[in-house]
Amino acid sequence: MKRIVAILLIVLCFTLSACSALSLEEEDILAVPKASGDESEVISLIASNFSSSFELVYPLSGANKNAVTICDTGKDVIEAIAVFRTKDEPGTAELLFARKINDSFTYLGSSAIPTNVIDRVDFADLDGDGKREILVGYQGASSSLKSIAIYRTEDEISVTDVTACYSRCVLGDFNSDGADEVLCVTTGAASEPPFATLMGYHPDRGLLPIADCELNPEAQEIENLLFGNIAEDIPGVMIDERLESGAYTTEALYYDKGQKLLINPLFIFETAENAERSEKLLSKDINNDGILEIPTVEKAPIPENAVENAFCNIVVWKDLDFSSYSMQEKKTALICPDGKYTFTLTEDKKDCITAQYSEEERKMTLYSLDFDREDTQLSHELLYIKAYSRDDYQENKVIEAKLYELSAEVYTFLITNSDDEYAFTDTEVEKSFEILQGS
Ligand SMILES: [Ca+2]
Ligand SMILES: [Ca+2]
Ligand SMILES: [Ca+2]
Repeated sequence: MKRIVAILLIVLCFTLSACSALSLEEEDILAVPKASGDESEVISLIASNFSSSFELVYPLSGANKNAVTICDTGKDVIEAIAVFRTKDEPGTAELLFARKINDSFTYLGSSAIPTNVIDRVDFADLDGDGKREILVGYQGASSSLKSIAIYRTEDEISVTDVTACYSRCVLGDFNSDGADEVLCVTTGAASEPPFATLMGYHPDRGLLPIADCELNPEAQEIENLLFGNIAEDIPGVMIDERLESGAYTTEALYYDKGQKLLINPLFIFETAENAERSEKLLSKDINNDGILEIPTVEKAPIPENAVENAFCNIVVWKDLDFSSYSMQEKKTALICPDGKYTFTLTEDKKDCITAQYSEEERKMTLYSLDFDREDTQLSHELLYIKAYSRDDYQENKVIEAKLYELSAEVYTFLITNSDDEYAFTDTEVEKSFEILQGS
């Protein structure tokens, strides 16, 4: 289905009356950041083709958070899309398309979407012809689900619109044919479990479903969707979810070309281990080997008769091994109970160390363990990590070494024993400490 933008604009004119009552949400109109040369050139096209009174609109989800996106489309053509709102049409997101010709950006055309929220803007080759199309995800007025508009920028700008199709979505080449598919996940329908639909793009027919499957019925919210290899040579997606109970878990999905099905391998693994955890940890490629890992959480070793809740948990990052249908450990780390950081434990140390946490002092203390006795006991205190507010750090005579600085706080450490078999060096501490992004 191909429609030229002019026709779309006429259609939108009829729907705008319903949308004009919507109030402008301040949080999705941010201040204009300092623009690069290319960006400011595209922004100046807005002023010359529309109005000088506009505000840029930033996508809320996806990897691209820019109001002006500049992309090499794959065929030696550089194109740009700018998303903005004019004061006259507060319930409308305007899209401006431009192409770089002879080193400067030329206005190609525009489109308008009746929405207050732009969810995502992606350049992706959806039909596999080597040139990237532009996908815009947006919140429609009449559904809790978001809609997708796909723009082709050839001789004329054409658009395919798919209404109310996702809560969260991710793009990726799920069937290794060179074209990106869109995996749409819907959540929140009271009577139905969360649902995943893999959709492929056809230039004349738009987005069409390829395969679908139900997700964990207890999943209430999708925290993150991450496309990548879920095992060696198996492209797929890790879906991190918040459950009704408040805990988090992960599901993995891949497309089986032979069976033409979306498969959830954690359901078929004979030794499917439970990825459920109380900590909000998201799947990622923790060891940079190109394969995504799932975080699982275990209790750190606890001495006999110790108070359990004073000890930290351990996050074990695991990936899916299809040869053994099990999950394999890739990295182990202590996790601070406030969820702010992890501390990696290398293979030689991971089973011989535990950590206590004092919430009052914001202090994690690491101990080696003594296994020689009948009952496991703490052997030596090795080091501690302590968080200070920036004011406290500046006002007090801090004896610890600085480890990491954030705008509001400073992380420090002190090695208290360097003779123990499992003692750490300064360099090891610095390498092991990792702030959890997004927490
Ligand atoms: Ca294409
Ligand atoms: Ca594909
Ligand atoms: Ca990995």
